[in-house]
Amino acid sequence: MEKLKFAVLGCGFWSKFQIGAWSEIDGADLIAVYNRTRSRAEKIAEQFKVPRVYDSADDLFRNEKPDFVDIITDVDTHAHFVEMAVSHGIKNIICQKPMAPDFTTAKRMVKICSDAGAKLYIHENYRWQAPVRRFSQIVASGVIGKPFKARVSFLSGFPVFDNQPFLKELNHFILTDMGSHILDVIRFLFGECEELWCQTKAINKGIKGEDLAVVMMKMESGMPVYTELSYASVVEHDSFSTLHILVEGEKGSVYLGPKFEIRTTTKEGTISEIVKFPSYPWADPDYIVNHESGIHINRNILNDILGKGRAENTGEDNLETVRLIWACYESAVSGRIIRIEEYI
Ligand code: 89Y
Repeated sequence: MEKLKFAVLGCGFWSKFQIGAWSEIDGADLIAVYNRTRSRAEKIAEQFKVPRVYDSADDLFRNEKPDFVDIITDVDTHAHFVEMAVSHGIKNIICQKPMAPDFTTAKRMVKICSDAGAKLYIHENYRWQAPVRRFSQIVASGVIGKPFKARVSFLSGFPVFDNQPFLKELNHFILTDMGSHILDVIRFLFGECEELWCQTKAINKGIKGEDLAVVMMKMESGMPVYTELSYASVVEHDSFSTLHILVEGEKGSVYLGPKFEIRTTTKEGTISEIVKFPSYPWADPDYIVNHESGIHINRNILNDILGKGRAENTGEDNLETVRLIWACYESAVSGRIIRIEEYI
């Protein structure tokens, strides 16, 4: 089978995990990596045996003509590199979450790609985590009947700034960094949101943005969903780097809790299952559930590029998650309930 050629832009903290995930998939060959600081690109190239290294993305596009590009740079530069890829005629562009530093830029990125006939995909992986996938199967099986309420929690004290110090510098932190995952999982499980109310706070000292957000949503189905996100929590069961989710339905409830255990309760009693998934040498054990999910999202995107399937995480789809993030900030600042159809 002929493999597609791809390039990676950005060789920071996340690149080794995303490239690691690509290395588990047949059908795509990483031919070149770019990083502004060349030595970082060289390090990644050595680890993953990538033949060519660049410190100019323009040169990479000109020389390599990849079938697709995976952009894993800082969020502030996503739009710049997406535009650059489009200008070099690249027709398949993958961009790391969060798509952009603001909603207006995200809308522009989607439009630029669509006007150029290029496909934009967003690497938004939490909905691909094995426990989240299994949880969604159980809910869809009908065992708990029609869901009428949900609570989604990410409560953590993980020293996230040690690995990703730039997160401290973001004026908008937890809703862009983790909210993009959690709001996307909520859309995946429960559909679109009709209105929301949000409160934010900064608890950790020395950070620019918020590290706590509480969001109340009314979904289009009428279902209430409560979600809480925190990097200031000292709790018995730290959620890092997955989620805890409770859904109640007319016939029972399902809870995704600590250690990837899913407990399904009906009038007959409670059934427990531990979701299992493989480990990989390139993955960080603290993030394993997160890193493993990269394989599934990459495969889903590759199948779309090859015309063998449909990608879930298109730019257009992800724009709806980005809309929710910024509607949350608007609500937090104004104290108002935001109707999503009016937040354009
Ligand atoms: O950047 C974030 C992500 O995407 O997953 C966890 C993380 O590394 C820190 O919040």
